[in-house]
Amino acid sequence: MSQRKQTLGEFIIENQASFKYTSGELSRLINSIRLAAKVVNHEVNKAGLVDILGAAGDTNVQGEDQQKLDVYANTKFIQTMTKRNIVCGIASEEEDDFITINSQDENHQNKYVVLIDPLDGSSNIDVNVSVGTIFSIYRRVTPVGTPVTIEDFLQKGNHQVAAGYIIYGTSTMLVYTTGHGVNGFTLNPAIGSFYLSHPDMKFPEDGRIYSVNEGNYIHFPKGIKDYIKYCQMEEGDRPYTSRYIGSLVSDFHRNMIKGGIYMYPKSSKASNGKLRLLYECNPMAFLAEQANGKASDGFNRILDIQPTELHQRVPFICGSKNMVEKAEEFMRAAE
Ligand code: AHM
Ligand code: MG
Repeated sequence: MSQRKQTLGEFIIENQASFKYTSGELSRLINSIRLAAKVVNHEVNKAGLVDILGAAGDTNVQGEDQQKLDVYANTKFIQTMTKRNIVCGIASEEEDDFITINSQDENHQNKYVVLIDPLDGSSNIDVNVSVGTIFSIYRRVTPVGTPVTIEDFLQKGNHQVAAGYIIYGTSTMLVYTTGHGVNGFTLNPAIGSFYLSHPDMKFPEDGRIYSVNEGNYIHFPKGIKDYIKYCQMEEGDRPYTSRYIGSLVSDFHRNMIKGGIYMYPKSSKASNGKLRLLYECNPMAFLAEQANGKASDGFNRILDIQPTELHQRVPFICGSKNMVEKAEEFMRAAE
C-alpha cells in the first residue's frame, strides 16, 4: 500500500529545526507564501474564463505592459506577507521601489526581507502556457526595529536564507529551498493542500536539452553562438534537443527534472540580457546550486555578484553542472 504523502504544512513544521535560526518565523513566512500561492493559483486557473486577460493599462518599471493577473498576484503576495509580523520589507519586480513594513512601529521585530517576481512569464497567460512566481528571502542587515533601507535588499545571492518558485502548470507546484536541498510539493486542487511529490530534487549532472531564445542568435556574443553550435553538432550524445517555453520557471523546472541548460545571455541589443538579478536569477541560482546544478553569468557565479540596484539585469546561464561549465568554457575561449 502506498504511504500517505506529507503535506507542505507538515514538512515545514518538521524541518523547522534545520533552519539556521529556529524561531519559527521563517516557517511562518513560507506558510504565508503557500497561502498566497493557492489564492493566486485559483485566479490563474480562471484566466480563460473571466475577463481577466489583457493589459491592466499600466506599464511596470521596465516599461513592459502589465497583465491584470500580474497586478493581482503582486497585491495578493504583498498583502499576505505584510499581515504577519515577520517581514520588514518587500521588493517586487512590479514595484518601482521597495515597500517598508511597520516602519512606524518602533517595537517591531520583523527580520526578513522578501524579493518577489509575482507572476513571471505573464505574457504567456493569454495563450494558456505555464507561468510562475519566484521568491527570495534574506535576513535584514540593518538593525531590527528601524525602517528597512536599500542595503537590506542589495545583498549578494549567497546570503539568501530561502528561495523558491510556484509553477502554475498542468499541475501547480511549490518548489523551495532553505539551504538544505530542494523539495517540490504538488497541489491537490480538490483538497487545497500541497503534498511532497518531489523530495530532494537534483539536476542530472549532464543533460541533453538547451533552452534559449534562438531568435536572438544574431545578437548573441560569440561564446554563446559557439556553444549553441556545439549543442547542435552531431557527435557523441549530440545534437541536443532544443526546448524553450519562454517562461523561466517552466524551463528551469523541466531542465531540473530532465537535465538541461537555460540561457538568457547578453546581446548586442541588451548589454545585460533581460532577467533581473534580484527577482529571478538569484533565487533560481540558489535553487540550482542546492539541486547540484550551477548558475553563472558566463564567467562568474551568480550568487557572488554584488547587486547595485533593485531592478538590475544580468546575463543568466543555469542548469546541469557539466552543461553550464561547457558554456562557460566557450565564453572564456571567445574572450
Ligand atoms: P518577465 O519577467 O517580463 O515575465 O520576463 C521574464 C521572462 C522569463 O520567464 C523568460 O524566460 C523570458 O522572459 C523570455 O523572454 P524572451 O521572450 O525575450 O525570450
Ligand atoms: Mg519576471
